[in-house]
Amino acid sequence: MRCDERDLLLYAVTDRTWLEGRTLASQVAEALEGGATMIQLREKHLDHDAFLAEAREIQSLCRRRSVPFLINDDVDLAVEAGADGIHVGQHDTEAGQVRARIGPDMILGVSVQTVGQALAAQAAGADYLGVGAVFPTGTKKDAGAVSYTVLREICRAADIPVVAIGGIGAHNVGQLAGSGICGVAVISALFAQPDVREAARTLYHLTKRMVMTDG
Ligand code: TZP
Ligand code: MG
Repeated sequence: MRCDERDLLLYAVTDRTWLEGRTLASQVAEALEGGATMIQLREKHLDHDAFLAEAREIQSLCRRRSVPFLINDDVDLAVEAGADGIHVGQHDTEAGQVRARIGPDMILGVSVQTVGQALAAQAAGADYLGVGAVFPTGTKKDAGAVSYTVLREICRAADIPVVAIGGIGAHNVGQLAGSGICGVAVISALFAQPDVREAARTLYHLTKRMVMTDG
């Protein structure tokens, strides 16, 4: 197993929408201080060199805390940066091709919305699944909805760990109890907050309580 399910408890996915004078690296540092257990660098518009430089900076923050560092979508950049892993969606490079490209050691995460997609991703070599959007979110405009029932079915069908994503925050994370997820992946609940460290700390504890509750 390339990633431990405990790494998935509070999975922080970056977004530079709310920097407001802060740097992304400083926001990630705060998320790590608050207890983020895994980091995904999600950049949609940076050119290659800026993306690589940022990846290296954030990766070194993660290394210092032994927190896995993943890159969203860009398989070549993840390999070039020496990231711990890569996360792809259903519209990105197909999971089996990604596994072939990255080899056996890097972490592969795949976004899925159905049991069929989950089993296909698992068979293709995924280490974990991201499932969502489990709540309405303004962060990803084209995110489809996944019900609690389907989330639970995916967790039961898959042998690899599952994280929920989409609209999750301190106010609703408890509603995911009993679904079988190992943790939550969040963007705005951390990076849109004025105090990222405190937001991470609160969500870490609430998520821990949620995964330990049968529902
Ligand atoms: N995939 C499904 S929903 C989503 C992604 C990337 C956005 C999650 O962002 P937030 O702010 O945690 O709702
Ligand atoms: Mg993608």
